Amino acid sequence: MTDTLTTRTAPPDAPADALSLDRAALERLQLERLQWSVRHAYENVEFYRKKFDDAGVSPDDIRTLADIVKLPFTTKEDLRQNYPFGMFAVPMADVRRVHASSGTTGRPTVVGYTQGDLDRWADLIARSLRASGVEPGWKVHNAYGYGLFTGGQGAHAGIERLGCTVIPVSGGQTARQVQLIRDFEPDAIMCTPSYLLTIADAFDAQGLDPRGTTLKVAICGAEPWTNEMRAELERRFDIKAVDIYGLSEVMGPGVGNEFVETQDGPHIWEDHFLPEVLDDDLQPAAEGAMGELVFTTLTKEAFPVIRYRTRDLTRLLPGSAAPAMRRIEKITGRNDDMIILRGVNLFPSQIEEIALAIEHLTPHFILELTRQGRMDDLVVKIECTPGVGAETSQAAAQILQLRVKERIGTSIGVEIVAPGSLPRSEGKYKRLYDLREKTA
Ligand code: DLL
Repeated sequence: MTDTLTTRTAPPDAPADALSLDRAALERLQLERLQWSVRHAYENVEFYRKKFDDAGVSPDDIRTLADIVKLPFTTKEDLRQNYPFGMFAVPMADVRRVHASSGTTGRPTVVGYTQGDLDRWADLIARSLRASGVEPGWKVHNAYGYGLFTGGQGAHAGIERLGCTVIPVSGGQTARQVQLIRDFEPDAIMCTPSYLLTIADAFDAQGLDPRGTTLKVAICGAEPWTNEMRAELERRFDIKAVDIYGLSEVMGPGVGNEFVETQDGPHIWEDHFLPEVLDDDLQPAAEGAMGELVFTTLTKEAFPVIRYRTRDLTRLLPGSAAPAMRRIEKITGRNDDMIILRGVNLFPSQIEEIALAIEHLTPHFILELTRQGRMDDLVVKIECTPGVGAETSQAAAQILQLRVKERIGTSIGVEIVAPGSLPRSEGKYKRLYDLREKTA
């Protein structure tokens, strides 16, 4: 369904049910599409043409999937340099929609979609929802933010595509979310894991039991979350919580999704995206080893990306529920939210994992990084469950401190704060506050 688009730009077709392909057939499709995508980027985006020419590589050099390593990388900085539309590969008249990242630092990055891209995106969200156990005819409460962020509208189109009823709530106004969940009786909810926690608390605050809702499954993503957080959300709502992965530069939500039967990390929809995991030297990591996730799009028309460095850290694993497609381990960190504390690497998710295993501590915490002289200090400000006495909460704080020292190998401070005193998530939750400039 490509409306005004010239056939020149359309990617090679695939069978309707790509999930049933065996690995060899999938790889043949990937190679055909990779060759198309690389040529499409080279011929239509000045940035890629120049970059390939400088590296002495041409689309003709891609004869096997392994040849991808010959191609140069693309970074977020490259996207910023070409702000706003410099990396679009089709005429603007063929772009049906744009989205943009929030761009907390510097310019936002802008991405675009043709009608064909929007169709494939809706199909992949529908596939992701099926993997999550959502069935046609269900009502889906969509609390991902609508607007320039890809979460809201991306999920919206896929919910409709699957044949579900979409309840387009967007993020925020938490009391209203509670009301709508009670009144409209949705079967599934889509939002960030931290926001689902905020909603659970809002139920509690109104004296309502979140286990009493009609919700059966939550499709959570857009930020790192641990299996401990998953267990907490599943317990609070009596639901299954499934991981949806994606990023705007590569498409948006639905680059990969977990299967509810296995809950063992998102399968990457490899008929549309070619994943690589690279080591510190940007060489292919050993099989199953941890590294940076890099993607090449295989079917994107308006905004193809070649070897885009995501900064997300994970491993590539064999497929399980969809055997031909590879999986990634649940992403619990990005290399830009890694804290180096007195020479020791630490991720906010490690604190989440440790804290949630300690009685009386809640997932409501923030991290403050300060500097005294030349020393960096990290303080975890964390809420205890309501009604816990000072002595018990101090004991819990000490356990947290001790376990962080034992498992991560560095000393941190822990400060117990009053229940409800920390900011609540309405989307992607900001955990780390770097106050070093202010305190040095
Ligand atoms: O967050 C797209 C999305 C929307 C995914 C809704 C899932 C659900 P960006 O705003 O470009 O796009 O942020 C992308 O968020 O590189 C990861 O660091 C992080 N991220 C996304 N999904 C997950 C996940 C959307 N399931 C960045 N687990 C990515 C961990 C995730 N991190």
